[in-house]
Amino acid sequence: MAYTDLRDFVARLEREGELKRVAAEVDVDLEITELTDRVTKAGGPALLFERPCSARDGVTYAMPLLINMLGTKRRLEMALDVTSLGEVTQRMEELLEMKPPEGLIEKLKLLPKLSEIGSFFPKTVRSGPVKEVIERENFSLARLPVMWCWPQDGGRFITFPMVVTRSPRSGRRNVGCYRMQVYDERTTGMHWQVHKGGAEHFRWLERQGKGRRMDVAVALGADPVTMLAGVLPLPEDLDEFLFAGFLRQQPVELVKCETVDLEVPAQSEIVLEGYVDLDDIRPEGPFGDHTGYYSLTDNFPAFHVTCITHRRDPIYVSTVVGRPPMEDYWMGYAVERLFLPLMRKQIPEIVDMHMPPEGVFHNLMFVAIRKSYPGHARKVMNGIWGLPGAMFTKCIVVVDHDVNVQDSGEVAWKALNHIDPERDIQFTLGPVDQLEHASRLPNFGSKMGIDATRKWPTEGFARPWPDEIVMDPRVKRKVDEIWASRGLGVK
Ligand SMILES: Cc1cc2nc3c(=O)[nH]c(=O)nc-3n(C[C@H](O)[C@H](O)[C@H](O)COP(=O)(O)O)c2cc1C
Ligand SMILES: [Mn+2]
Repeated sequence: MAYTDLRDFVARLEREGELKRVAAEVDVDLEITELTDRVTKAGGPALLFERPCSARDGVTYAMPLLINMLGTKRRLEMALDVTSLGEVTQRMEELLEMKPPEGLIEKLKLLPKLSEIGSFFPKTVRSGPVKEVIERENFSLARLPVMWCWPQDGGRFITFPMVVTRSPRSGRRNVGCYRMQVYDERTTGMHWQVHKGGAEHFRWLERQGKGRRMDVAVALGADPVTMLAGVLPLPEDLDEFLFAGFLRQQPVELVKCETVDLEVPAQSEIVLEGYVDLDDIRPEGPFGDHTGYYSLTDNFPAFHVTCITHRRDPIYVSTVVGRPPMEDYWMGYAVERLFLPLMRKQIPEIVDMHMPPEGVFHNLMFVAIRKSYPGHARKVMNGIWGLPGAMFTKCIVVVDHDVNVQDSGEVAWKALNHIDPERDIQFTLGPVDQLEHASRLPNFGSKMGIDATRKWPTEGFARPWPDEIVMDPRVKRKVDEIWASRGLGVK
C-alpha cells in the first residue's frame, strides 16, 4: 500500500527506528544545517525538530520541521516501498516495454495492464486535509520555520517544494522542485532555471502576450513518492502527478486551489497559492548549493502569495544541500535508477550508468556499454548529450560492459589504464547547467567525453591489449578451504 501522506511515511520511519525526534529548541538559522549535515554524512536518521526557533527573530515556531527523510539508501527504498531499487528500474522497464497489441488475443491480454495504467491518473476530489485551515487574509510566510542554510546565503530558502504550473500553450501541468527565497511575509523568489518546466511555461506567457501573470501553486509535504516526482526530469508536458501515481501504484488525489486555477495534492501539509509576474523579476541568491559552492545572485521571477491553506497541525518539510554527499544525493540516485531504462530505450547498448556523489549529478557520468563497432563510445557520448535528462553532463566516461560503474575505484583504475589522453578525449560545446560556475558563459560551455573502452585494430590500435590479472580459480578454491584454519589475522 502506498503512503497516504507525509505523516504516514513519518510514522513508518519512526516504527523502524529511522527517525529521531529533537525536542530541544534548535535554530533554523544555520544550526539545523550543521546538525543535519553531520547526521547525513554519518548515515544517520531522519530528523524531526519539534521546536525550531530563530534567535534572530526571537520566535519559536508552532510547527515542527522534518529533514533528511530520504538521507540513506534504506530510507529511499522505504519511500518507494521496495526492498531494492532494482524493483523500480524493473517497473519502469515494464512500462516502456508495452508494445501496441497485434491480434485480438494480444489486445485482450493487454487490457488488465491498460486499465492498471488508467487507474493511476490523478483523481480530483472535493476536499482534503490541506483545506483544514484556509487563510485568505491573515497569512504570513513568517510562520513557517524556513531555514537559513549557509552563512553567505541571501536569506531563508524553502528548499523542498512541489511547484505546480500549467502551460499557457498546451494547458498541461508541470511539477518541479525549485527553491524559493523568502523575501517578505508574502513574497518569495522562484528559482526555476532556464531549462526547467516552470521557466518554459513562464516564457510562453510572454510569447503569447495575453497577460502578465501566471498562476503558481506550491505544495509543501506530501507522500514521499509524489515529492520525489517533483525532482524527476520527465519529458516536457508529462504530468509528474500522473507519474507519481504510476510509481506508487495508486493515484494522487488532488484538490482545486482557492484563488488560482490549479490543483494540488489533497494530502499536502501546506499549500501556497499565488502568481508570478512578467514585470517583477528580482535578484535571487546567493545560495549554498548542491555543488558544494554558492550559486551567485541572479535574476528570477518573484512569487506573490495570495492564499495559504494547511492542515491543522502541519509538518514543514525541508532539505539542505551542500558539499556531497547530502540528502539530495539519494534523490539523484532514485532518478538514476528510474532513468536507466529510459536511457536504454534510446541507447540500448548501455549496460549500466552511474553518477557518483562527487560529480553532483551533472559533472560526471560513468557509462558501461557493449561495444560493437569502431567509434561506438563516441556515438554513446553524443547520444547522452542529446538526452533532455542528461544533456548537461560535463564529463562522460565510457567503459566496456565488464566494468562495474557502481564502483568509482574500479572505473578510475580501469579507465586511467585504458586511455591515451590525446587520442581518447573528445570535447564538445553546448548548454550547461545553470549552476555551472566555471564555464566561459552562463548556461553555455564545453563538455568532455573519455573513451575508456578497449581500443580495437579497426580503430587504428595495432598493439596487443593485455589481459587483466585474475588468479587461477583452483588456487582460489584451495586457499578458501585453508583460509579459516590458518588464522592469518584478517577476515
Ligand atoms: C533539493 C533539490 C532542490 C532543487 N532546486 C532547484 C532549483 O532551485 N531550481 C531548479 O531549476 N532546479 C532545482 N532542482 C532540480 C529540479 O527539481 C529538477 O531538475 C526537476 O527535474 C525539475 O523538474 P522539471 O523538469 O519539471 O522542471 C532541485 C532538486 C533538488 C533535489
Ligand atoms: Mn517536468
